[in-house]
Amino acid sequence: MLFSVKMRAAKGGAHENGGRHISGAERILNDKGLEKTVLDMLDRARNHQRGQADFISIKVEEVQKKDIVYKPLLTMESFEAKNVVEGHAAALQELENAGVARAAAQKGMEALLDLSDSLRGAMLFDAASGERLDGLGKRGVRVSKMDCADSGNYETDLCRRGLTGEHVREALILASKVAGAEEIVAELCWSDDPDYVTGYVASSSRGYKRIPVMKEMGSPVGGRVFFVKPGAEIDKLCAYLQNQAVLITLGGEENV
Ligand code: PML
Repeated sequence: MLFSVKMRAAKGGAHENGGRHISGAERILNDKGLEKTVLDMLDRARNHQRGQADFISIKVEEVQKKDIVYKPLLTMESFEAKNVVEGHAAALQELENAGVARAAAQKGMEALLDLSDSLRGAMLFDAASGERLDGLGKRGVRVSKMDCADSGNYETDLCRRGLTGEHVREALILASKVAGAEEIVAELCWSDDPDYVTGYVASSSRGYKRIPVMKEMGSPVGGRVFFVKPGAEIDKLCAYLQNQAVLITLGGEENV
């Protein structure tokens, strides 16, 4: 049996009552690892760099194998950037290479830079015009119900590349689900954890490009912008991002 486990944590009450977003996490796993995963998520929500949560929601739901869609893991490459200016320049260039209009890429980046605090979800922007499309204000669209189809080999492979820790593990899976939507052109992201300055641009056409410096150390503001094909059906895209269970495959395998 498989389960989706979702955690979201906030300070000052629940997100829907105005609480400040602290942390979120998503896994899909079989019942063997369930208890440990729930306890790890609780621990993470209670001991987070962004502050101590006073609202923590952990939801466990069965996922039927027949309802799962499989998508491939994006290839990964690391760019060089010595500071935020170089990081942002690399990100804008990569967005353009992936098919986002320069002005739209700039608008998406400015929207992230203008945030006074992090959103719980992502902002959707038209990849040609740079118009914001989701209408969800400070909430954004949360990407939910995803994991790697073979977590053991995935983590071993990341370790072999010197990549340990939850940020990259989770971000590459999330980006692979997002890039797997036919409506998406590319994604821009950097973390809202004050001590984590790495970000990325991801697209199905070019893969996941890590950019080592996307914000100043100590900043608690980060987030995600998804650039969407002009004319795409936004309701269909949101249903996929929020509700479709997706397992990311490393090369065709389907073992959880
Ligand atoms: C987040 O914290 O949600 C974003 C993490 C970005 C990770 C980038 C990377 O290390 O590859």
